[in-house]
Amino acid sequence: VPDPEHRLGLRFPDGFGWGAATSAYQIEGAAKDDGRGESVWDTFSHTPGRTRGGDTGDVAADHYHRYEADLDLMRELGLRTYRFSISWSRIQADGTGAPNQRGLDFYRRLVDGLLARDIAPMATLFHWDLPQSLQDGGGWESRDVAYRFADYADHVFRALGENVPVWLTINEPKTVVQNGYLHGHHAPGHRDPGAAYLVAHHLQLAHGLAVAALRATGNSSRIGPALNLHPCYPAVEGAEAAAATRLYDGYENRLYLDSIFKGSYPTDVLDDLGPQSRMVRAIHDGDLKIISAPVDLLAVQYYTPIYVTPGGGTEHKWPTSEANWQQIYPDGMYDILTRVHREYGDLPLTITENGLPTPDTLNGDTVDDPGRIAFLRDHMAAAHRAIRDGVPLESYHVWSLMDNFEWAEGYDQRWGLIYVDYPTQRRVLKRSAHWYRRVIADNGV
Ligand code: PNW
Repeated sequence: VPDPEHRLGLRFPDGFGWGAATSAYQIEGAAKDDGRGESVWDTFSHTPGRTRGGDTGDVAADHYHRYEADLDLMRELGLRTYRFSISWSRIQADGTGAPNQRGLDFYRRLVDGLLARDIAPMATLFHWDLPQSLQDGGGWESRDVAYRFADYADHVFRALGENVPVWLTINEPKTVVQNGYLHGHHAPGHRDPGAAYLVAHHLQLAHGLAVAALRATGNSSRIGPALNLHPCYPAVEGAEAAAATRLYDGYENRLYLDSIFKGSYPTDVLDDLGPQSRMVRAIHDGDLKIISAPVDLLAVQYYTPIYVTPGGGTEHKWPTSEANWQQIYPDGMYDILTRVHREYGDLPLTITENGLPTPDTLNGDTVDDPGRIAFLRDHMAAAHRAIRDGVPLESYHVWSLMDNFEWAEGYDQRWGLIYVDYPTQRRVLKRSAHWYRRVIADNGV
């Protein structure tokens, strides 16, 4: 096994944004503090059998109370940018109406703390924690929720203003569609293909309405979508696998990219869904115009490739991580970055998530995670190659800053650069964190 800390001698462009990412429900805890309302993830995680070991985000990494110390750790790492998400139900407990000042104040303190440490805040408006009251009214199956989202976004834009230079609208709409409504592994836990693509349309609509809401405030911050993209490859040679791969790519990537960047849904996907599908019937005149409102950047989250069989199934070709859906394939990062640059226009790109779960254990004061170091190094090298080939990649965020509530997997999967000892809430920088600090200081791997 080659030395994971081996340096490759690759320098990144000056000012490259080295960062790390988290999301609200996964780290904050404080589920009942300061007037926070319940979200679909409170409901889901408290439903027996939904998460591993019945884990919930009630306490998580207790970041809501420990954010000052966490900011100091970010500073210690030398982060240039930090991506976090805002909990909608802290701002509007039931998803509508006047904003909750105490909720806004938490994010204002967090943003101020980042700026004081010279770390650029990047805020995601929605990372899956829909207020439960809105779910009770139909959730993302209801068109009205897209308008409620824009209203929530407007409150947040006005409160945090230009102190947040980059806004991301919706984290991984595809994961809500697939995990929330197709397989049901995530909240709200439905298995209903008809609903799933209706939800996709309303998530896209919500994205576009939020972009318009930002522009309407006159705020000069930048905004864009955060899409998890999967490069799709045929598992075998031949026309059948190629055709199946093309359609698979439509559902994984083009459904979201084309609607935002081309103002149209891919016709192969629409044909496959059929004119009588709930989604196709829900597309109003003018919706694609809203969805394709110009954005300032595209945030890409890359974890794994997909290999498609002639019958439209999938198979694995590369070693799998502790997450059974993840194959380790750094070249996929290069492929997806160069592809979106080639096909969707010359706009700035950022990697907002890339990472690996490893079986980390605390050994005194150290956590040895060579697998994470090798993974990050190889993916950074792929990103470097994309930059060299002309891709305007401006930043890269490791998922995740710290161990956290990994949704249905609970606390079992550790994705952090920083180890969290949950019983004591002690934080320990893993070896990968020390390694990353050097990457940042050297501006390269
Ligand atoms: C992302 N896939 O989800 C989420 O944005 C994070 O909240 C999450 O903790 C992280 O990845 C790790 O899972 C994904 O099937 C869910 O390829 C599924 C996939 C990728 C990312």
